Amino acid sequence: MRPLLLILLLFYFVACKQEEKPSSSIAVNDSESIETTDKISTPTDLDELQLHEDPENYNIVPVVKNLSNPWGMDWMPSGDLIFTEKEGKMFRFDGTTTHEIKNVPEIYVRGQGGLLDVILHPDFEDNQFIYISYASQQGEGNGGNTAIARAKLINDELQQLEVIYKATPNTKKGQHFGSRFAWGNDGKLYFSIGERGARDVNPQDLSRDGGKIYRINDDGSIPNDNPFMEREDALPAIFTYGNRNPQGLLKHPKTGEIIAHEHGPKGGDEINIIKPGVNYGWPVISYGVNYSGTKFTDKVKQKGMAQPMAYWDPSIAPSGFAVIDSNKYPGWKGNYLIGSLKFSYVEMLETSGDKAVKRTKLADGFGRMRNVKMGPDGLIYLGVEGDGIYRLEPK
Ligand SMILES: [Ca+2]
Repeated sequence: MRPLLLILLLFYFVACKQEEKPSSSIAVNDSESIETTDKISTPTDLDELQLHEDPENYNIVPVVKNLSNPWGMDWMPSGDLIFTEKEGKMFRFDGTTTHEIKNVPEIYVRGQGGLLDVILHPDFEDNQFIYISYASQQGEGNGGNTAIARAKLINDELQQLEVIYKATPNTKKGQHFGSRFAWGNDGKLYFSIGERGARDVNPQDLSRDGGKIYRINDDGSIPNDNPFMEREDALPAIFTYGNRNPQGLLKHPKTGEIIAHEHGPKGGDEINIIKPGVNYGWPVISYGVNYSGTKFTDKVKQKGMAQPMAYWDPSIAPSGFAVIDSNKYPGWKGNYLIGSLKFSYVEMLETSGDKAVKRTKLADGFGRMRNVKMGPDGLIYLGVEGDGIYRLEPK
């Protein structure tokens, strides 16, 4: 009797495991299927991994001090650092002196909105193109929404600025502008726009902006292989949807994958590997609850919605995202870095395949981490709110 029960139980578990495997195609609003290669069925609950103490095997060295909120950073081919201040200013730091960049467009500074990310064109040396994301009042209606603009950066001045994407509608809500940039190996510009505080309206509706990751050509035109190009009811720049508020976006230096992290509500911050046409589930599925503690969904999984690679519960409030791609820090190459606004540290995440295997605190207690990037010198740079830009120099 007992061996039979054991066999039955084993059979049951094997069957369940097989059921958990994601289907190879993901339904999009029930009318179309998009092939994906998403193999992640069970995300890593990061709370189950020990958070290792800060090894403090580096010095935190100031680069630019006395800043209010250094949101975006990128580097010129000369090595000069370009950075934004959320309040609406932009600078070039040449290693000694900070130069203000002129002709920054009018910025809608409200709540989480302001002048946000900045990225140079991969061929900046030849074309001088630079891209900024910011909250803008352009267009109809009160309030603002996320805008993406391209300009030429010449003599510390933005020239020939053109808005190449502007999310609608404008709203006075102050949250979830998203706004991180990454260039794909395909030469396309990826960017995020958060759901603008319209949780039940924007993220699952392909005809509306917000709660999405987008993909455009470098001139703002739409790539003709975008996943919703053929859909008349969809905004063609959309690459993925069901994203809440991604403030971390990168191209993995080794695999070339586009990877995002996003803020959850109370619990449920996520890391997602970004694949065309995929629905990441917000707010239908989530590992979080409302800030008040009440639940808005009982579901953490649903067919047709991708699971994250990993999630944080409790939330760390992630902003800024990088992969260590240098040999400057022994044993750290390939690790992810994620800024934590809430707990004032940088989380270093070691992965094995698609699994997170080790968490370590860096710069523990140093301040609200708004941005984390790798510099061209192979060093880790931090943008710290109410403070400045720092780098980690190995001891
Ligand atoms: Ca999700």
